[in-house]
Amino acid sequence: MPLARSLSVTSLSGLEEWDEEFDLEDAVLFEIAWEVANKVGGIYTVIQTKARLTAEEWGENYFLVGPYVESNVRTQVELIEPTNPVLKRTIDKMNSSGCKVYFGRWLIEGSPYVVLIDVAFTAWSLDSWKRELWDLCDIGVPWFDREANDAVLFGFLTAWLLGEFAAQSEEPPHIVAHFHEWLAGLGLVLCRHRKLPIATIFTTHATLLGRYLCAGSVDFYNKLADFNVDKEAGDRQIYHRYCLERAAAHCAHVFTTVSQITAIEAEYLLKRAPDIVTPNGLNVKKFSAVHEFQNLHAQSKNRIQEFVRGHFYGHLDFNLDKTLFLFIAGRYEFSNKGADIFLEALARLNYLLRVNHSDVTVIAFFIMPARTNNFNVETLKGQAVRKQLWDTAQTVKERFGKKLYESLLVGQLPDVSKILDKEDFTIMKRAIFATQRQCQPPICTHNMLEDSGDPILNCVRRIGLFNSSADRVKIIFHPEFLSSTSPLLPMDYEEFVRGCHLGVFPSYYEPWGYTPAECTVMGIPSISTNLSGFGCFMEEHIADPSAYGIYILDRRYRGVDESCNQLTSFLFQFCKQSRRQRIIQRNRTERLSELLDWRYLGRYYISARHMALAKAFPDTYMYDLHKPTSTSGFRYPRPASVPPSPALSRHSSPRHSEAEDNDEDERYDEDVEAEKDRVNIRQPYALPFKNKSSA
Ligand code: G6P
Ligand code: 1S3
Repeated sequence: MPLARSLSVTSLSGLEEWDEEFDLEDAVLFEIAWEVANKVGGIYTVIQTKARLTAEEWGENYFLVGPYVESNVRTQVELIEPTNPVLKRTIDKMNSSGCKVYFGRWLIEGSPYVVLIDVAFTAWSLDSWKRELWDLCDIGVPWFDREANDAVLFGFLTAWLLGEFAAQSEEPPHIVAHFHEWLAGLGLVLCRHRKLPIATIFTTHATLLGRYLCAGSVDFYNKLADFNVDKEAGDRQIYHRYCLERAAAHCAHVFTTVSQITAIEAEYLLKRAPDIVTPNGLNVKKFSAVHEFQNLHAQSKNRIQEFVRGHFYGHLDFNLDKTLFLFIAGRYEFSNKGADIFLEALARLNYLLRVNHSDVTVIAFFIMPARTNNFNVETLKGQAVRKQLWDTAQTVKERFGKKLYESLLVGQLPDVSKILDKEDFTIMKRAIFATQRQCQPPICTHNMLEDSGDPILNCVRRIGLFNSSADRVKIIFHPEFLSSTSPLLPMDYEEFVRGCHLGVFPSYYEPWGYTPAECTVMGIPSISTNLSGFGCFMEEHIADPSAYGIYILDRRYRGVDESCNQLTSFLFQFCKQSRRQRIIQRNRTERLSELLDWRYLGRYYISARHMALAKAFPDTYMYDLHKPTSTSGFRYPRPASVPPSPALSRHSSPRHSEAEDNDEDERYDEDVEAEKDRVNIRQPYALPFKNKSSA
């Protein structure tokens, strides 16, 4: 068995070094999730971004296990022969017993090994495995629940794989198996029931019941302690799924969730408090030039402005240079994701900007996929008209340039009054005529299949924000994820985020929330809430979050109307910032990215694995359970420099005058002050783990 390498998490600027050498000789890590090489939602991002760090740590002894989906494998995986002889024997044995198990390298950073199981190929076992499940723990899975059927097949197959792997080894290694989410949880339950020599971890990224309850009209967080969980799950016809999830949480040696808020939820709904919180990280890209991300913002913003020129053709009566781009993006869960209060706050912001005679215009993008039958004609026409105007300008420019050139050739300055002739004017008038428009610029870019029942459109109808000239707040609903090949807005999500000014994610139910985290690492300020894992994490670790462009909305202790007023105030204050203040704020936001880097946050996963090893193999491993294991322990100080955001930053006020607000391209270099900001950051904690043999 090759040796796993030990990990040394090197210093991140500002955050102290965490250099825990430990010995993972003879240990193997399997990480099991339905979203391995299979994008469904946020768990894919967790696994995919974390892979590089985990592969660095475990080397040849790290295997991700997921479902075989042919279309994904074709584009994301290179199938190869298993490199590990024990795993090769395991896979061969399973394949000769009627399974289809593949091995390969996932073509992402870190190129981790993947074991992909074709669950459909063993569908013939479904009934007998369901019966076994019933005999074992009285969980009956109904035939019509396809996802749960897949969970049963995947669970039995992963338990088979792990059991076979342990059996095939002459001297079984210390195996850690980390299962993510209920869809993979049954494998864990079976491993424990079969008493396999495996240290198990279960991570829940959201509880099933929590998601269902929040989507209804329930005062979820105030009633957490009162729910009759069995009844609630039964009423929603998810009792079998709920049982699978709860069983996995209880059987695991170590149970983890992605945030403190979900930890509380799990304690009440799954009846087990997590042993450790494992927050989600990202792979942070650092540019060699410090201000590169600011340049990228300017480039991407230009591209969004081009789209806006087309979308609002005939109604471009606002100054694009004073237009701010806000956006919300994610799964289309209208109230869970806070699209409801965002729209309401936009209506209030519109009123405030109008009565204050503000020259700022706000365009709010809603990027949430819904059922459509393609782009609508009016939206496509807008881009066509824009393109035509551009072509006209180029034609006239060429004709003009030719006349100018000819005049210069004969040594004369051109007669400016004659340089545009009749034909030029005709071409231009024709083009301007095409920009006449009888209707308002559309709210929605696509033809919606359920237009009359759509919650965003209905809310827009109610609040009356129809992109009229008088409105300072305009709305664009793009009910499809972004793509660089779109004929309308040809940008991928990352480019789009970089070009916006503020991400708005006022979620009610959000165990973690990658969207604001992605904004942060790109240096784009965001609004999240104290009901989202990300918001709570930032609140806990930053002394003055809003000074860093991290606005955290209180949705926990305030009523909806009050939260909406707070959101309006955040938005209004943001609109009052000068360009220079926005640039300073982006610099600060970007500085926080190291906090969200897996190089830093990966330590909690490491800690969970140590804990599990020590619980499963107490003769070999030790873990001091009295050491703190939550994400508490350090706090990012408030910036020593001036906060850009006057009213929201809790401690100080700006020192820039209004005159400076007009500075065009000024980049306020905070590097010296940034150094001051990096002091006084305490080390979170040193992991108390030791391998007994090396202790
Ligand atoms: C970046 C660019 C500047 C540009 C600014 C616009 O900082 O480097 O050249 O002026 O963005 O900022 P704004 O917030 O107005 O989009
Ligand atoms: C879940 O995905 P979601 O968007 O359904 O898991 C994500 C990864 O842990 C998390 O960021 C998100 O909040 C959860 O809701």
